[in-house]
Amino acid sequence: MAIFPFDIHATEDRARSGTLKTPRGDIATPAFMPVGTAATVKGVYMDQVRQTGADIILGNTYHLMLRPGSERIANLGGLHKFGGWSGPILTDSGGFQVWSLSKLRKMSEEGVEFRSHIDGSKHMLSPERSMEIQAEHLGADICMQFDECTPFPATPDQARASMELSLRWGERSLAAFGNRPDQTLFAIVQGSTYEDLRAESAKLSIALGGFGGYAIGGLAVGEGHETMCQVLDVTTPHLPTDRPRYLMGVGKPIDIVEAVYRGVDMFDCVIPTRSGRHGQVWTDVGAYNIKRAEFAENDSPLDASIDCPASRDYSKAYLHHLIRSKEMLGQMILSWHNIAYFEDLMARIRAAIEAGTYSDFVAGFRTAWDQNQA
Ligand code: PRF
Repeated sequence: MAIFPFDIHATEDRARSGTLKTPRGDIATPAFMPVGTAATVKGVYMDQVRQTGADIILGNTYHLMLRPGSERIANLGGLHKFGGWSGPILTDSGGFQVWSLSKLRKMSEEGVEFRSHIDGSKHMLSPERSMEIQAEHLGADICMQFDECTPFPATPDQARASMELSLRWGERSLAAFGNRPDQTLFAIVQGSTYEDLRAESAKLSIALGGFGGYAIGGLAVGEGHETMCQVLDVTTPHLPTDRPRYLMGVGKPIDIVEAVYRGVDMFDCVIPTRSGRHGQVWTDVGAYNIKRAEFAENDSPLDASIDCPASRDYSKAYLHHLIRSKEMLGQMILSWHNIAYFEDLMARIRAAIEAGTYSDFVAGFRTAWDQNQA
């Protein structure tokens, strides 16, 4: 299978800035991937997503296999053509969404049987079926191994059993993925909050050979920011320095800043679009709700420093009015701004690493963030 070239341009302590080169385009890292679950980044046109500086978006096996069906997408020319995004796409393997969304799951060594959260119909996912959907039907550029996201908290025995199952599923994912010159497969390291299990998961995933990158799964599942940072502290040192590292489903700006500091290169999260639909506006010190009365007559834009129409060209008073009136344009503009904010944050992170000032950036960011949470 393909191992995409990954050029590291600069490092500062454990933080890295680089370029992951895919046949559909380069990805500047550290990268934030907007989530396009149902072949749409909710409420935002693909052209707008692209203009925010996003190089890659994420798609979901679970949602697309249920609706409209992955075979249908294959018949229509694949996910890129179907959704109108010509850049790279990473797809998640489905397991995590089965645990969080579906009913009546039946887990076995083979995989997982579940009922659709949409119509109750019965489906099955296994490493082999997930690879068929991601690589063959959807045509994702970066596919994820099939894994089990260990629930939190887990005892050491539960975490070990789950981690070992993910390893066996990783091996089957590699075999089923086969030899694909233009697509790559990432491993997912599990092991809950246990240092020895994280180390073992990393070591044995690397030993399987052939993965184009390494994800860290099983975090942002209720353990909290401090514990997440501690787990990253003891996990990234076990991952190859010359391959991208992806922290799945993370996170808030502070989580991203701290994870980059600990050597992570890629992120995805629904936060910008989901919270935008609820009136939340993201900034370097957290999110605030535009519905608050204080914005009713505020004529300033959301953030004039961001080169995006959503951030620059509409007043807070106007967006306050749209969200209060439940106008869909309000949700769209806030989702667009929030993606632009996250992409702008990543650009500032990359620039700081390249300038050798990232530790100062992190210290300043942390202080301002903490002050605002009080
Ligand atoms: N595994 C997969 N997808 C995920 C996760 C995981 O552990 C997480 C954990 N936060 C988010 N998305 N396959």
